[in-house]
Amino acid sequence: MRLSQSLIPTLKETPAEAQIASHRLMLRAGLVRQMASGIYAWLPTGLRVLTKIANIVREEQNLSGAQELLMPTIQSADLWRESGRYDAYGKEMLRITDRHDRELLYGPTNEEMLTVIMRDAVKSYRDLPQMLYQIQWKFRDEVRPRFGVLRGREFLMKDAYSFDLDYEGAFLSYKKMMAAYLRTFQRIGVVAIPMRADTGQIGGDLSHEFHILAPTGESGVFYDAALESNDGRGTPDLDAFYAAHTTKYAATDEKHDLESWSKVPDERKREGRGIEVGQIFYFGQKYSQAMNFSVIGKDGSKIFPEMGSYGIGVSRLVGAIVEARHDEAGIIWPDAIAPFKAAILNLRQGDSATGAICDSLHDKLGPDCLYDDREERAGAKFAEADLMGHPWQIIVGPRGAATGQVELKRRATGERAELSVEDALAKVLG
Ligand code: 5CA
Repeated sequence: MRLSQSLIPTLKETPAEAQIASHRLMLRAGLVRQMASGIYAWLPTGLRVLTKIANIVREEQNLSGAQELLMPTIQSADLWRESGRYDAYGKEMLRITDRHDRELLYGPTNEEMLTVIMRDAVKSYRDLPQMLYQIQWKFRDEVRPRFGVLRGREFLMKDAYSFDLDYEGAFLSYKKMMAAYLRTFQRIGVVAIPMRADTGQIGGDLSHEFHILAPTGESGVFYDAALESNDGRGTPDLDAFYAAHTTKYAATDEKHDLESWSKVPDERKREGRGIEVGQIFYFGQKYSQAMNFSVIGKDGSKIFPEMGSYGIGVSRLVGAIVEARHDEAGIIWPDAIAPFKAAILNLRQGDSATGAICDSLHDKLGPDCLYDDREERAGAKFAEADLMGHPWQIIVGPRGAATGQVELKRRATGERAELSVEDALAKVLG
């Protein structure tokens, strides 16, 4: 893609409204713009990141056996009266009245809706277990939307829901989802530690939050340092994998327990702050009973399915990754979700040999690279590429062009090397 023809409104100045690095950098790099308090437009570069994250989340959900569906953002109030949550949810719910005076709401989550879909479709024990998910916008009228997309009012969530016949089945679903989450974060290129957590509005008695460590995180976290090197790729033995990630101490401040904490060796005790990028819940028959969703068991008995729900803050993840991966100059995207794998910087616009090399690189790298073909000073191009955080920069100037050499810079380490065009391409594509 040619930068001269792209909508990438970068800012040189630091926006005054942004208090933390990720919010500043997302505005400065032209990823998002605020349209109303806590409501953002995703500009083309921001959307590329959001889509790449959503696709990794989707692939890992599919691999775990979950089926994708898409439910509406607008829900009927009656649905929530059935579960008893319509009044309980309070002011965080955006309530809407249509032209016929029917009460609607913009969904903050979808337990009720999917329970009703399942109640209509599923009648027998033979139809269970099932796990379904969607990637859809949610709205929560937060009192204090802040930190850009980290705490928005409208935000993109992956929400999955499991339906099982008994506790063992439900716990298996919970473990599978935890494994899928750890694989997802590993592939995205961030460390997110599962921590015992409170269940809040969703309810239930087993829950883990997944936290990316960052000094600006909203939650206080306490954990065993052994968890920092957790490998999310998983093993064939799900129980061993689950145990490896959940038996060492890790808790948010709400669940912090001094007695268990005292058993962690002092040199492994870590206290810090985290950004919650996902949460999983097991809540048993809370919704199936309240909403009268049962199936006929093998012996003819009535079974209320055991349920769980599993969220990932897809739009929050973008901010959390920037918060965890940036320096003075800008963003440092992990390769897997960078908006562009590489930027080509043409240092002498109008020079034919330089232009020819840039054009051929641009052709070979395809739409996943950004070609800075503007009439701009070299310094401005370097600064902008660092700000936008492309994993690779291929710097093409007239001196190198004469001998077919380019400079390749790795954003994360600052390493630079003079290479032939072919070798630079091989590194970027490798
Ligand atoms: N129904 C359950 C699981 S599907 C649920 O709603 N869980 S949740 O409340 O924990 O939300 C899931 C994830 O959405 C959170 O872990 C967080 O990453 C993200 N999230 C929640 N509120 C916001 C918000 N105001 N802005 C951005 N992301 C949010």
